[in-house]
Amino acid sequence: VSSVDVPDETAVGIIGAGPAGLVLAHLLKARGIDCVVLELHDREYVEHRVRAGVLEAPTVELLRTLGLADRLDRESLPHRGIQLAFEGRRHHIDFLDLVGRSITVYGQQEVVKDLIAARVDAGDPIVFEARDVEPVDVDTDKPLIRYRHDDEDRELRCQVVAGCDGFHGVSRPYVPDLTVYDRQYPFAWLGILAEAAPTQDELIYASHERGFALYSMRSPTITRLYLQVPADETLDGWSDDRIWSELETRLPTEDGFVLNTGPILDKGITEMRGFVATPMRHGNLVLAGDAAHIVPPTGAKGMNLAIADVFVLAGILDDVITRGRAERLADYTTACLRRVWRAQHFSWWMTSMLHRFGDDPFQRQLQLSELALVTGSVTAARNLAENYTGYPFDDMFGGET
Ligand code: RFL
Ligand code: PHB
Repeated sequence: VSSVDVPDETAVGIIGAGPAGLVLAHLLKARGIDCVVLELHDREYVEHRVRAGVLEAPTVELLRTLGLADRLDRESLPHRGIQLAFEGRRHHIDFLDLVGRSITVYGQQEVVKDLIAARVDAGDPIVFEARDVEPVDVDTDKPLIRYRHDDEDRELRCQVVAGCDGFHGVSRPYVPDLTVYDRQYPFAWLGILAEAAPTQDELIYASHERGFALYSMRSPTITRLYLQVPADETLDGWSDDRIWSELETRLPTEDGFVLNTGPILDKGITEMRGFVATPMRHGNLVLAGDAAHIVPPTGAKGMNLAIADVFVLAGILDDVITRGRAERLADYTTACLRRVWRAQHFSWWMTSMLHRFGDDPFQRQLQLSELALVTGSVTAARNLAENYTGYPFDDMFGGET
């Protein structure tokens, strides 16, 4: 969109075109509510940022309901379950058998591409390269967003500002008196995307003496792999050869699992951190997704949690904007936090069970006992399956609490 076409007034001003901001825009449109999305980077950049890959069952259902799953239904990879590898053996956790729902592997950037394309095709406003974005007067009933676009200072007046601008975005500091819960883990993940055909159709979470490794994929020709590395690691010491050799050490099991190798297309290091900032709202500013909370990637929850937030938010904004019930914004934080802490706990539990934390042999035996339980007891496996595949967005525990 050129800036002339961008309205200077809308119902909801959305900062950030990641999964949270884009899904929110589509949910609002489905409810007949106008919004404008302001994104710092250009379209090419946001469509090619390699990140998450696992969609929970409720996430896929929501995208289908919104009519945004055509390509996803054609190209995504449905997975029955995952595998846990330790002490040279692999164990299958069959989600479909255990809880009757499963997961879908489809790159976050593919979701983002589909959501942007649908919005652009419908002619709905999305401004890329929106610079110096700043929420203004959010504690009044006339908030606005100031930004620069095409070297021009612009203002977007709105009823509500939605900060969907990720962990390093501008919005969070505009909520005063935040309570922050923060846990930094003493390691990071080195992730690669490789042009190598996956040799099997499930993810492998491997707990190895040398550290954790994860085998994932994006398509029938692309593998996605991760290695636990020290927290302050840089890519400097990691040649392609060293990465493959470490993966070949940590992943293979005695049952003859082989890893295909190939050209590395992308390489990056991700910090491992659990973070929750609350409240998620101040006046007419709300935070959603990574802007409010992040989890370590071991439970594959981050993107799903971002989408669950905006599912709740869209319902509340419908009351606020369509029915004039401004007081409903007060319900937002509480409505999100139960799921946020469930995801935080699950991600911490998976991380603790699978990673190497120093040399403590007692700790290692506890991990192996937990892995034996989860792979040996149906009750324990079901707990993992239920958490991993995701709780329904509208009623987490099915009304049983
Ligand atoms: P995003 O995706 O960071 O989007 C925020 C958007 O806001 C823009 N922005 C701004 N726009 C305007 N003005 C500013 N000042 C702005 N500042 C930032 C950014 O450019 C961006 O476009 O946040 P959102 O939408 O909340 O989505 C969250 C997810 O991206 C994140 O939780 C997941 O990627 C986490 N995650 C995973 N989640 C899963 O559900 N399943 C997984 O398998 C999974 N694996 C992962 C992951 C994250 C990883 N990394 C790289 C952090 C694996 C990795 C390696
Ligand atoms: C991925 O495919 O990128 C992926 C899968 C599972 C995780 C984290 C990342 O837990």
